[in-house]
Amino acid sequence: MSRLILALDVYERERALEIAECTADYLWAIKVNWPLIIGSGLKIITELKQVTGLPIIADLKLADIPNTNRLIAKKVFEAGADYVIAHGFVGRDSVKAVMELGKTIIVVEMSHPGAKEFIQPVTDKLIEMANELGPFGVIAPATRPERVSYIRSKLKPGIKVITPGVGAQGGTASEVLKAGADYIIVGRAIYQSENPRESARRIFEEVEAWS
Ligand code: FNU
Repeated sequence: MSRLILALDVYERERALEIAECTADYLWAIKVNWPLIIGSGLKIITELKQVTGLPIIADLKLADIPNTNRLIAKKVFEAGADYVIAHGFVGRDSVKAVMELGKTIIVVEMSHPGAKEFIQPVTDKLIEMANELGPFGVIAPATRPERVSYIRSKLKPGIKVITPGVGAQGGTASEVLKAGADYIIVGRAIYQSENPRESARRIFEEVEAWS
């Protein structure tokens, strides 16, 4: 099974469906984020599932009070999302509200440079939370493989490590897989390339070489 997740951050429904269809052979799952949901509506989740048959991850990074997280997650799971990404820093009760409705991925450390402002103590707290709650997985930065190794070493086995930041943000698939990532997330390096299917195939092969 592939360990590649496509971050489908385009606005337009037709373009999203086209890229999803032509790359699906090389993917484990498709991740949808606010740009696509704002551009094409929540029903795009249902359509992507129908067209590709792949799991859908809704990357909403929910960060609200438990009731609001619950209201949002309910609709997103009903639309067909298989996983929802939630922020952990808002507290256990907010994360639990999402976990009660479906499979959840907790952000423990983000991939962009600004995330470094909060690294060590906050990440440690979020790892502790993940170990206590047992979500499907956590988000760790492919841009900092040494942090992926650290997070993997502190996490309970069985909790997946999912890493965005390969390609456009500078991370490489082989390094982050070597550091212990279970899945890699790639967006622009695939959907902005001249030939998305070929780009997905190349990354898939790099992932396979490490599996
Ligand atoms: P690409 N993403 C991220 N870093 O990049 N969900 C995080 O720490 C995180 C994420 C998402 O750079 C980002 O929003 F928690 O074009 C985008 O959808 O490859 C994707 O991962 C990366 O896209």
